Amino acid sequence: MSRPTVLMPVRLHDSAVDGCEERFELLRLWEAPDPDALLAERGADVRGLAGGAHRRIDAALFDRLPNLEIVANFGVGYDSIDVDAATERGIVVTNTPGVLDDEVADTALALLLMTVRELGQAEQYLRTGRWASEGHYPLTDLTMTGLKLGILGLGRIGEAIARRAETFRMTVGYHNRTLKDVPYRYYPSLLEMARDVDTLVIVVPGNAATHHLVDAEVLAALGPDGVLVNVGRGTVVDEAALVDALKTRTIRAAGLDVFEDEPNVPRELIDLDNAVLLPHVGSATTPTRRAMGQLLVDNLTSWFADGRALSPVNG
Ligand code: NAP
Ligand code: 8YV
Repeated sequence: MSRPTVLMPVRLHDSAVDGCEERFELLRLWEAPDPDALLAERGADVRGLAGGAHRRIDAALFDRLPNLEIVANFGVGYDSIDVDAATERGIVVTNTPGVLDDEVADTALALLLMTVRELGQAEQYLRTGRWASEGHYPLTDLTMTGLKLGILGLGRIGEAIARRAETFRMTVGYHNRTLKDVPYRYYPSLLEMARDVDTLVIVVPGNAATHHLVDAEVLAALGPDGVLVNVGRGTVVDEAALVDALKTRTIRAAGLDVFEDEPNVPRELIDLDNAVLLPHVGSATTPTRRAMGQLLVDNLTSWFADGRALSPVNG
């Protein structure tokens, strides 16, 4: 029996590439001298698509793949995929939930430590010789222990962040659209939570409903001692309003792993000394990326074996 044909538009982690090579006929679109010609010639053979790395997958691509059955995304966030267009065509979309929770939660806590304790600035102080010439780095006003933490998006990763926060003896609250059976305070209103907490950690998905959920009003509510951490999606924050809030010290600091227009980070943000900026490395370790690649391949394998996706997002 011939192996199912799977298209990979951009090169993903080796675990995804090698796993697909082993089990399927893999069309490596990123290596094709003429990707357009490859799609025209082989598009009708493609039954699976291995997507990710935030490359847009939409109706225009689906139109070129008339026999596509499944899109397996390398990542838990699937905002780069037009899921409605896929559903209309009966295409299953899968993601990689669960296997990256601890890694991303660690990144969120690291951003919190770096902002609250000014660790990046302190390191620069040493590296630029100021410790020797000027004496000790100034004390920070804030301390991690006992902070009041508000989590916007208490899902799989949000809960892993909450568990870590408990070990810092933080008080945890959250805002979701729905109340959960957890021992943390639920805020039906994001604004009310922002007013009440010291730090706001964002870990909601990026979509139309969450676009600019954190705006100038929420930032003002967080207040002059407030710290914002974003490991969800850049689109959740009004980035222009955030730059303004950091400049005017409407909030104290921000730690960001995600941005509105990646990989482009506004110069204004880069120039600010009260922003810690990471290049979307939340899940970026070899073991975690391997686990993500494995789940992507397992989704495709299971689908082609018995028509059952392991982690579908659209039914
Ligand atoms: P999840 O388990 O689905 O959790 C998402 C949470 O957000 C849910 O609790 C959900 O609760 C809440 N939520 C969704 N829409 C909302 C809205 N409009 N208003 C308020 N709350 C809302 O997802 P996860 O696995 O934790 O992943 C979360 C996101 O993290 C991903 O979608 C991705 O964007 C991001 N992420 C980033 C990295 C990174 O490298 N920085 C890595 C992995 C994931 P309700 O449904 O009750 O509202
Ligand atoms: C990765 C992520 O950056 O899973 C997600 O939603 O944002 C990260 O794990 C990405 O998916 C890998 O390209």
